[in-house]
Amino acid sequence: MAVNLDPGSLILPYAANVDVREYIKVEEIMEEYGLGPNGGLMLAHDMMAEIVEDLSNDIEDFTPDICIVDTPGQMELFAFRNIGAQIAQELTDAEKGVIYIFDGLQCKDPLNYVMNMFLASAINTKFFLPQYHLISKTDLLSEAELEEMMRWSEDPYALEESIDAKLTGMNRSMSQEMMEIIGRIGMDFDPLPVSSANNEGFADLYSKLMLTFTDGGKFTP
Ligand SMILES: Nc1nc2c(ncn2[C@@H]2O[C@H](COP(=O)(O)OP(=O)(O)OP(=O)(O)O)[C@@H](O)[C@H]2O)c(=O)[nH]1
Ligand SMILES: [Mg+2]
Repeated sequence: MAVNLDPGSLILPYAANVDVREYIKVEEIMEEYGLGPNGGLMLAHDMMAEIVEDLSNDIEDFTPDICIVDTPGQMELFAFRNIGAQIAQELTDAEKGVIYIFDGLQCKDPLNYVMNMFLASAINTKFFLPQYHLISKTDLLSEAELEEMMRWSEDPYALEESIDAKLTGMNRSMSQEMMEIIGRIGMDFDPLPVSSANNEGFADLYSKLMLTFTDGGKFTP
């Protein structure tokens, strides 16, 4: 089942079984409290703490094998404030994991790739849950671009080479220093390429999640 946890989303490209916007709508908050879009979004995120139990009950009604929760894209409002980890903790007692998406188009650039590795490590520290990594929008990438990104995730030296070849000045030294820290944290990214346009990778993701979260018992290949 799918849950939308982004109170600011205007259009959802999927059918959410449970939707936070049934409880909290950013447009209404902006109007009621006389706030701009940023203030409205921030208050909407704070207000989510009050309705976690309602959402949790709504989810339980579905008795799902697996529940995918689409969290707000603005990580500074959700993931890096206490509300994110609090919701993750209170939404269910069942086994949980984090799916971190490397935006395929953004991460073609080695600087953005390294920044995403850095952010993913930060999320891992904040949520402290098993973490899975995806590279999205692969239908918009050439084979060579995707291959290069996959090499970056397997081999830090390949990433270092691309940084040296493609970046200069401040961006190059910043990437190198971030890579050093990421190396020290020692996180294994092992990203799975996916595309919602042609469904590439979703069968692999599904089996990975089923094997982890249902002991493989309900998984039929
Ligand atoms: N071609 C293609 N477009 C995609 C894919 N995934 C998402 N999009 C499109 O990319 C745009 C942005 O979507 P996302 O990257 O999912 O971001 P978002 O959910 O809108 O934003 P945040 O949750 O705030 O980060 C939308 O127009 C999507 O339809 C994909 O795999 N392939
Ligand atoms: Mg989104």
